Amino acid sequence: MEKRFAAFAALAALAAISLYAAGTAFAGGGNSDAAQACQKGGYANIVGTTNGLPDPSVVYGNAGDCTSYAAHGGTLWQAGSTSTFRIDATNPEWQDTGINVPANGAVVISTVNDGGGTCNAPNPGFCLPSSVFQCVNICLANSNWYSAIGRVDSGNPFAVFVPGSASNPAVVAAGPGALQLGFNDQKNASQGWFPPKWAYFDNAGYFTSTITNYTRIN
Ligand SMILES: [Ca+2]
Repeated sequence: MEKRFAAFAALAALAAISLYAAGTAFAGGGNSDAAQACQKGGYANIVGTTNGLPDPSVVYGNAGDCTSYAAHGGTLWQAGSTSTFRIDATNPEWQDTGINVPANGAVVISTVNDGGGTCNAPNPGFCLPSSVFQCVNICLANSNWYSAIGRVDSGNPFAVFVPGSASNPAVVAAGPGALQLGFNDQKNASQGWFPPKWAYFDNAGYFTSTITNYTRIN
């Protein structure tokens, strides 16, 4: 009797483990979700991860490669909507893009100066060599001077377009929070160089950011 009971108990334990495993598989957020998302052409709208954030340069040629990336521990991101936002270089405040980045999401921001955005309309060249400098405490944000910048909620600001830079690659920002963009120039009249020469009054034009939303799959 004792042996039979032990065997029954072992079977029951095995069944419980199987049920638990099945429950985990259906719970979402795992490799099964990743595999499903990669199927039926889905891989074409999915990218991989670099430094914990979506990387549009990590793409897949087929569903198998996409699934394999996740099976080996890679995190996949589903591309969502893409929109554009004009950053007004004459506006001394943060500008609300209307994009709310969720906790499991991120945005990839590519910015160009297609609107003559400048810190100094009479002398645009003035903005170039100085743009590599960080502005401390007298600008819209402690970030690159004379540059288009962004932040998520009140998080750390980051440059999205630096005029003096040789290239301006896309910038990735994680949620959660509201994405704001702006132009970094001196706005505190009581410190630093004497305004208004160095402030927003002589700015002009705009920058255009193309913003793509990504949602984490697994
Ligand atoms: Ca200015």
